[in-house]
Amino acid sequence: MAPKHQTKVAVLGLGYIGLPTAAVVARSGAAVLGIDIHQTVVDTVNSGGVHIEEVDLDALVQGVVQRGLLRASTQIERSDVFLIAVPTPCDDDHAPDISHVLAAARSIAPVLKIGDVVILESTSPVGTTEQVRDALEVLRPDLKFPHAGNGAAEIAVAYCPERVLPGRILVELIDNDRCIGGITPRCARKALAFYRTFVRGACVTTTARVAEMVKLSENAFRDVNIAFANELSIVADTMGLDVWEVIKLANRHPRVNILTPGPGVGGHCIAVDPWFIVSAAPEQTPLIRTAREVNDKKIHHVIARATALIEANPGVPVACLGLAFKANIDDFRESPARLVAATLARKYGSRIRIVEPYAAQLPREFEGTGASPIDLDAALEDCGVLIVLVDHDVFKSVPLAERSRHAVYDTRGIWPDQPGQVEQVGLRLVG
Ligand code: SAJ
Repeated sequence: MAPKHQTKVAVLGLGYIGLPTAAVVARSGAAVLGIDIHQTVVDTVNSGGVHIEEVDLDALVQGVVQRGLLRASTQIERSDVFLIAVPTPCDDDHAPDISHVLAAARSIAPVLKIGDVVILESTSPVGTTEQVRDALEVLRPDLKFPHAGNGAAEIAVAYCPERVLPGRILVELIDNDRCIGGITPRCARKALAFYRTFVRGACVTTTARVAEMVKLSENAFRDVNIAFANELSIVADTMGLDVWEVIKLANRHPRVNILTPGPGVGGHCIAVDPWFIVSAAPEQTPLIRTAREVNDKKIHHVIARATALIEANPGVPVACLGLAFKANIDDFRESPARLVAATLARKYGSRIRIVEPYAAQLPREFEGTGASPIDLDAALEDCGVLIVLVDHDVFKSVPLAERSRHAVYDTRGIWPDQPGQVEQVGLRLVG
């Protein structure tokens, strides 16, 4: 019997999505080539290492590299499936920048052959997958590309958004349902066959444009819901109410599920993606835009409350707990905690100490402020003011006995038993 053809998969972009995806696809038996423009990333992966922190990723990458199933390069090679997972940032006016996606697509063009499947996973404005097709079509007029209504293209082009939650990426890559949008139904079916090789969740096919909008809707939905929680927390502050108690009791209603207030919304997804919808339909999106603004405004509210607490405790050292954009990860991109802590560091200098178990050193904006890193035990010992900015498990586990004599501002609600939080701070601080 002839040996089974081993599918060759090229993953373009070895970031938070691309590298775990490449490793999971490799584990399923495909020969995976990871492409990245950074030589250091390529070298790290080829040595079996990882440049990002994600639960269990190091062991998985080491295993598939050792077995020869995953290797990395800066140069594209002929493959059967091309998966694009590069960043799609926003510019200063909140307009999406798809230049990395189009550059990745153009890099594929020289090696494309009949039967290949090109899949875009990057969060993208509606219509981007068609632009990928158009970019390839210009460079490869010898190949037949899919257009609505022409079933018999030689290349399949599809969109399949990633949906994984940092911290649970390897689990969710396998277990989450996937929404696979083809430029034509045939494209969707080709992409579906690829995802079935490693996804256990249901794989549902649709059009590329619907799949693009599905992804944006998911993150805008979460942003709007977090904005509701953050707005409630600002209202509760002005009324002198404990927002955590209000939410806990409201959530006993069978159809109410209010999310958790925090210092604002961070990360590279939820704080960015809703703008892709707003920018495409500015007149029709007052709610989505306002949610973005409410979540951004929460950061300034937190800075004002923290400032009031610090001023009320003159000369007392202050510990900011956490810099990451959310709990238990080492990702500091678009992090409200980082912004709050850096603002306080610029204002109060050496009084500010930073506890961040996930950072080897403080980010650059802390240089010259006088603020210093400190471990949790020393912070509890030395700092009379504690400002909780991230709900890392290690912070949650600090018992009341170790923090009862401190003045605390807990932006994440991790210490519900902390006495006097509502009374401690100025209550008329809004925005
Ligand atoms: N946050 C709150 N309150 C909450 C929930 C979150 O303040 O109740 C904050 C977090 O602290 C963080 C930000 O929101 O700063 C975003 O965190 P997140 O856990 O909601 O989401 P991400 O950015 O880690 O991942 C999201 C997920 N999308 C949805 O849940 C709809 C994930 O499934 C996506 O794959 C990811 O965006 C992405 O890559 O788009």
